Amino acid sequence: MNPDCIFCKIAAGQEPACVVFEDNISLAFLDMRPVFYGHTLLIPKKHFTTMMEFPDEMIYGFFSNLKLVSRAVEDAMGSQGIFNAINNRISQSVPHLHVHILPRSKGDGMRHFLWPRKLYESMDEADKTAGAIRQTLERLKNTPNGQ
Ligand code: DGP
Repeated sequence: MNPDCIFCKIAAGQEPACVVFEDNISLAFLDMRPVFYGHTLLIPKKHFTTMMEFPDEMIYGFFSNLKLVSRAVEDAMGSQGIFNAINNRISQSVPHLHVHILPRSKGDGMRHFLWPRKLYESMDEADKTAGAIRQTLERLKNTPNGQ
């Protein structure tokens, strides 16, 4: 537990939250500043700052819970869909890994995620960008723990 982390305190029961789900590895609770009612955050109870540090062996359980809570939020809120999002460092106001679970419906007015967009200047620019990512992936795949 990180004693300076608000989400660690919520996970430890030291700060209040509207908890909707809990198991041994994760906790889900209402975001206190929801984009829409039902906006929920799923966190690992253990402190990890970003998704990039999250251990592979926890992914299965954590993402199974993400599916379950996302389905529950969609059903309970009567929404047409769900938007899941993770801010890593940039736009991340709480440095404890958290997945946003937002109920979405057509015409709900949400615009600010994944926006603004632009086009690649050319196919060459797109190829160069994809090449850089592929090359880095090869390096990471050959490095223990992908570090
Ligand atoms: P992000 O911008 O991705 O770091 O989102 C963090 C979210 O966490 C933000 O929507 C507000 C929410 N939040 C921050 N502090 C607390 C808190 O103490 N309790 C609850 N329930 N939500 C919080």
